[in-house]
Parts: sequence; C-alpha cells; structure tokens
Amino acid sequence: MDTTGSFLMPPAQSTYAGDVDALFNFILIAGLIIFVIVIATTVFFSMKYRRKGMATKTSGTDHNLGLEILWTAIPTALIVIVFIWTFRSYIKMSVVPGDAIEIKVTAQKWFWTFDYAEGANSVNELVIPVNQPIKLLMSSQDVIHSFFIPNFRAKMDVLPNRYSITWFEATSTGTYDLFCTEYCGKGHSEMLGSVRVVSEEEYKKWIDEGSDPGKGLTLEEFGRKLYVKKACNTCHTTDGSKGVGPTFKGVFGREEIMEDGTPITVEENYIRESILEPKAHIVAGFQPVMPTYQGLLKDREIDAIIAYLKTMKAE
Ligand code: HEC
Ligand SMILES: [Cu+2]
Repeated sequence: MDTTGSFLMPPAQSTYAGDVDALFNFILIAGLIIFVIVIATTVFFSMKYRRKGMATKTSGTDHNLGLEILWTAIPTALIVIVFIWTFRSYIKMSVVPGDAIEIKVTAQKWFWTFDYAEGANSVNELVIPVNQPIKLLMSSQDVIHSFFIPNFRAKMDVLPNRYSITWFEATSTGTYDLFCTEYCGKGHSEMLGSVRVVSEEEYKKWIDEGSDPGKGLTLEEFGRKLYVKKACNTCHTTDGSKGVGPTFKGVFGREEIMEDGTPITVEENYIRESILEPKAHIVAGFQPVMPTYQGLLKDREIDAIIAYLKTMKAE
C-alpha cells in the first residue's frame, strides 16, 4: 500500500483508496493526452492553413470515414471504461461489509462527536482499530456538513433530519486529518478533527478508559483538557479576545448583561446551566449558537470545567 503520497494526493491508507486513485489517474492521464492532441492539431492546422496575403489555401479533403469512426469509437470506449470502473468502485464504497464496527457520528456547528457502541464517546477525535471495517452512521444537529478523511479517500455529506452512511477500513496505524468539506458558517474552517488508527489492543484499552478519562488528573487539569477535547476552544478564548462566545478570561465572578437586560453574576450554577441549557440565558451581544452538552459531559466533567474556569483570573 502507498504510504508516501504524491504531488497530487496524500498517502492512500484505506482498502479502497488505491482504487479511487487509479481511476483518478486514468481520467487525468487520458484527459491530458486528448488535451495535448487537440491543442497540437489546432495549432498545427491554424498555422498550415493561415491566410497569407490575399490568397486562401484550403485543403481539398472534406470527408474521411475512417477518421469519423475513429473519433467516435475512441471517446465512446473511454466513457464505457470509466463508467464500468466508477460503478464497480462506487458499489465497493457503498456496500458496508457485514463485520463492520458501527460508530455514530454527529456533526454540529462546529465540531464532531463520536459515539461508540460500548458507551464511550469523543469529540473531534475518532479512534478506530486498524484493518477493521468501520461503519459510520452520520447525522447533523443543524446545517449540512461533510465528513472527509483525505488519506482514506472517504467523503460523505452529513445532513440534518436524516442519516447518511459511509464506511472504510484503515490499512495503517497513525493519525490522519478529518475535515468538514461543506461550508457551514463562520467556524467552518475550524471544524477540524483527527482520526487515530490504533492496534486492536489499543482500541480496546481506549474504549475501556473512555468511561474514566480524567483518571489521575486534578479537577483543574482535567478541565483544561476538556476545554480543548470538547471543542469549547472553537468559540471561547482564554486570552481575553472575543470569539464566537465570550472569553473565559476572568469569567468566574464577572457580571454579564443578558439579552433582555438582566444582569447575572457568573457562578457555578450559571456555568452548569450555560453548558447544559445554553439557550436559557443569552449573553447580550452574542448569537444563541452554543450547542447543548447534555449527554456529552458527565457531572465530574462539568465540575472539572468549572474548576478550570475559576483559575482563569482577569488581571
Ligand atoms: C459553537 C460555539 C460554542 C461552543 C463550541 C461552546 N460555546 Fe459556550 N458560548 C457560546 C456563545 C455564543 C455564548 C454566548 C451566548 C450564550 O449565552 O449562549 C456562550 C456562552 C457560554 C458561557 C457563559 C459565559 C458568560 O460569560 O456568560 C459559558 C460558561 C460557556 N459558554 C461555556 C462553554 C463550555 C464549557 C464549552 C465546551 C464544553 C462551550 N461553552 C462551547 C458559544 C459556544
Ligand atoms: Cu461543518
């Protein structure tokens, strides 16, 4: 399997990636050859039969049956080849192998959530075992997003109100990029994730630990980790600058004016409510775009985030 990539393509690291590349290269090279032939003959004939002074030189030939058959037969043959090849690859990419592991993918502005059958979940990081077909059952909470892993040549739209399904089988361990390839609003370019392909044993270990990710960390440390892991950082900052949401610098104890003019002092219960029911109180000057983390954060994780927010003092 190709693990180096080329000028045009990143390394091909899924079972069907080689197929996609071969078809792409065939179409590209056939297209280039035809392009060169067409341009070269156009240039050649426009020189040969160009107007010289007043006299016009014209070829006496006006019909050639052999040529006509040739330029009908060759493109038709090419189209048939590309059609059959594409159709076979398409079927291969559409039919999910029976032994695939199913993972639920949820897209929302502007991050990815993954739910595993064993009860573990992760945000922006998909962890999968190598050499094992993975089926993704995908849906969106808001607008259309698109799930794309370039190294696997896997791409599928993720829609609100219906499921889309895709699958792949990674052929080598490592960490790969995951992009959203459907423009989905202001934070689209930050809707980045990664796919970590690990060995079978490591996957089992990760799933087990998924139930206790804060082991060995203080609440503050765990909270700092969650701030990134749960994608709070796509909308909030810690340096005082305004993002899509208010900055976390000096957030604890700060008095915020809500949309309806009422002041609220940021304390534990308000933070908890902001995380679980973000639409209950909207801070004036911000859009109500924060997603709810209901079901995504356990109580201890919310405790950890609150502990972390308390450490972020304004100077
Ligand atoms: C998609 C963007 C987005 C993400 C992701 C996001 N938030 Fe927010 N958040 C907002 C916006 C916008 C507001 C202000 C409007 C409102 O009150 O809902 C806000 C408000 C808040 C507030 C109230 C702040 C204040 O000054 O009153 C807290 C606390 C908060 N978010 C915590 C979090 C935590 C913790 C996470 C991650 C687990 C998170 N947010 C993820 C957009 C986001
Ligand atoms: Cu998106």
